[in-house]
Amino acid sequence: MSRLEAEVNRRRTFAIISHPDAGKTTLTEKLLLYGGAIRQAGSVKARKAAQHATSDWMEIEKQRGISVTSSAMQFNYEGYHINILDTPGHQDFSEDTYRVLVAADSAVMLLDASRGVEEQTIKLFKVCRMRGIPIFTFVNKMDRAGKDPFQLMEELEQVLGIRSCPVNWPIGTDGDFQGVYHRDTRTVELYFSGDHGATKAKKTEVSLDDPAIDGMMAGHYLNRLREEVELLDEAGDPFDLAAIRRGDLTPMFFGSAITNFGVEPFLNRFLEYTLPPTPRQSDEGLIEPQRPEFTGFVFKIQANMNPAHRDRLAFVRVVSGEFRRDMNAWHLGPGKQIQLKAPQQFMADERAMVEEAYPGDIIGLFDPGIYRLGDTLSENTKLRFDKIPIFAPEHFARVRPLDSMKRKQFLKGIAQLSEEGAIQTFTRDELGLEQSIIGVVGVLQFDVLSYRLKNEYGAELTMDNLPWRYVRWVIDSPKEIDDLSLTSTTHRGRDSQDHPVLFFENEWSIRLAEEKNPGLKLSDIEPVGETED
Ligand SMILES: Nc1nc2c(ncn2[C@@H]2O[C@H](COP(=O)(O)OP(=O)(O)OP(=O)(O)O)[C@@H](O)[C@H]2O)c(=O)[nH]1
Ligand SMILES: [Mg+2]
Repeated sequence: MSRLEAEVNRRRTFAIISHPDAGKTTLTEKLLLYGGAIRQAGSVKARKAAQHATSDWMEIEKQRGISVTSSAMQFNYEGYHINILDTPGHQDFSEDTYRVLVAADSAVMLLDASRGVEEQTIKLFKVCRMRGIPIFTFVNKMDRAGKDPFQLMEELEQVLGIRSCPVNWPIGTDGDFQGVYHRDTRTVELYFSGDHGATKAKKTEVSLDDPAIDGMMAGHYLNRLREEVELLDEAGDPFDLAAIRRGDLTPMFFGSAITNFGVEPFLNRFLEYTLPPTPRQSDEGLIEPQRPEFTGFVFKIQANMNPAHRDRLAFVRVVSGEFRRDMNAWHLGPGKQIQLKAPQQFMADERAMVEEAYPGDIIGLFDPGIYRLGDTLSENTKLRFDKIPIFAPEHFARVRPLDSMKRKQFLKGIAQLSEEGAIQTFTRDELGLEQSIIGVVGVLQFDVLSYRLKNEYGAELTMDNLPWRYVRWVIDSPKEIDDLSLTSTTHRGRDSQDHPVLFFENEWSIRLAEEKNPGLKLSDIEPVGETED
């Protein structure tokens, strides 16, 4: 086996997805704990505590206890090199989550045991299904009273349309979670709590067939376990690794991220069952990870992660070959040769410079402002990976700096957040330079905008909400845009690339514009710029 193949085989890259609050950030942190990347886990929502979850690094996330942006982290565990992507659950930030899923090879879907399959989980599940990636189900918060595990299996099938196969089974589901039973080895793993999950959970293991088990578990739990296991073996779907890897069957795990119960067995089985890095589609066909030439794509841009440095990073998923620090590569978009400088990886709270990286790895490149979402990097071939989807904004506001002396900072901040994909900017002729029209997919993004502009750029905003709900790009027009016949509530403008757009308050006005102006072609997707070579 070549070095490249060996490195590919030991890599695992996955995203954690779910409805808000199911415990994604908590589980991420516990996986880091088991991977030895952190020594003690802090509590996610203990606001007054000095410790915060490692992946909620943004100040606003610590204050509110929700994730507003995804974060990528790496750790090593039992010979594996793992890239984990913690995503925000709130629908207002789902564009970020969708982009991150493009960089992942599998998804861990969290369910809150007491809530089951929730609305946002359904949407994210559909995106994973479309990509055909394996989906692992972790039923979290088993330390509290929750739904019956059989009912949760039923919900997966009824609501999501996927069959499930429990890999382990919980013991004590009524707020008295004691451990899990492993169906493959017929062993019971029982835990002892101590420090509320700050360090690894202590446990004992015993075979279900070992007579000593009678002294270790309450009789009624043992009886119930035996009955349920028998039922599962008879009536449940058999374990089928090929179906799991195709995304047709979801293996199911039970645990509690907060107490660490069930986290380690989940990690072990997950790493074994999930896929090593998978190929990606490009205009030159499928690019396999074993291809010796380095290729990758930018899926996330983020500034000011470190208040001490105020720098900007472009996150790249390595698709093939070996990446080396300071190597030269083709950069498409702009179609230029560039040097890939100061590559970094994230291990919990620390960043480390990397000398090399392999397929599946997520690296942050120093970005002086040259990278855009979806850009391709490749060592020799001028290929281009599939575009990363951009959502049409649904909420709009006119913003300007509260203090006109802060105009420069304001413009800088707006440009930055727009390049991160956190907001989209538009202009209208009658607006002065110090004003901007901002479009977002979810209204909470406005809060993040004000917060970050104030805290990272020192510019406070005033914001007037606009009644528009739709933006459409003008792809083709029978006459000058100014001469189009439009309703009085329809407005003209341009996007950040100077493409003409129309803003509408309702779908009815969109239809009317198309009817009254034969030959007018509108699109809800931003047109893609051509590559200059
Ligand atoms: N009882 C219990 N609470 C948990 C468990 N896991 C997480 N929580 C709590 O659930 C809340 C939400 O946890 P997070 O990890 O922030 O959830 P999230 O899925 O990352 O949320 P978003 O990123 O905002 O979507 C926090 O108060 C956690 O302490 C668990 O296993 N048991
Ligand atoms: Mg979170």
